[in-house]
Amino acid sequence: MMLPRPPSWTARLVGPALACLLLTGVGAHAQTQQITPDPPSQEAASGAALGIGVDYTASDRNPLLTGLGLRLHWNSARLTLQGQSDVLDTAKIGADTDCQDDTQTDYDADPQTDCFVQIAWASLPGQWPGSLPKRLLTAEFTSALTEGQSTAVNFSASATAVGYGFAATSAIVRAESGGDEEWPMAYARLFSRPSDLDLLRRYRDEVLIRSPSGRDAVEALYAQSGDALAVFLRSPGLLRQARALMDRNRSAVSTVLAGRTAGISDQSGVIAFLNAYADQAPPALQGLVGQVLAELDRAAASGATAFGFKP
Ligand SMILES: [Ca+2]
Repeated sequence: MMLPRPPSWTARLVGPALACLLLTGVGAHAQTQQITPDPPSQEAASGAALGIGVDYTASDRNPLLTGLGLRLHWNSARLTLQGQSDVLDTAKIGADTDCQDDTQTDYDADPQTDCFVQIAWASLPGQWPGSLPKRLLTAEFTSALTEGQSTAVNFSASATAVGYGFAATSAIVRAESGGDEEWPMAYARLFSRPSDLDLLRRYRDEVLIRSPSGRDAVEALYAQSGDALAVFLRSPGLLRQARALMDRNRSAVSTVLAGRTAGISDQSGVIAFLNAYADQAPPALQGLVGQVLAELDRAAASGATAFGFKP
């Protein structure tokens, strides 16, 4: 499928210049050139377009370096690169547009990413990028993720400024939640009405992720979706408890969705359920439950709302 490619623009046109300007040094680096994706994680169902902003800074906040040779890696079975927009023009010497084969080179030490594109900036007088932090580009993809799948977009460096190492965090793209294939089985036991699932998804999208604490909780839960499900599947009693609480709070959720405040029905039952769930859960999920209980406590003490509800 992957045809042999001619040398990329870097090798043909600017390889020697890049090598002179940007020497990937040996040994330990005191400083690093750093890449952070924005957003760090996001959901995109199959066919959906998504953009990943690529933000740059240097550990010593020096805005006047000689440049950076950056590779952006992805899994071509799960994402299709549509292109790059808003690529920083300052000292730009080239940008690939097509997948370079990473299956043999594996520059990012992630066998799942079979493609990369290279984008490079080189400033002979050392004036790159001029100010910090700086958005280097936005990578535009289309998702081919099916339910329950996720994938990483990674970064590596083909060249860094002399004396600088490279550090980057990956961007995570998840299929729209729904999670593992086993979740639908749990849903059938969790909800007495099939419409409850849609109601809770609306609550997640329209209320929960609109507040920082709710967003953190959703992210943490999805990061541990498999573990969260395993707790339920091991404990039919927890499923029954959750089902009863959903029945009691269905109208309250609808009220919150309508933009009004609602109290939690059977709050002591909710707290007992959360504690029982935490007892059966691995530490990371216990931490999440602890954060939810603390948020309820804070709201009760201050008279504020927690996750849209008034404790
Ligand atoms: Ca790879």
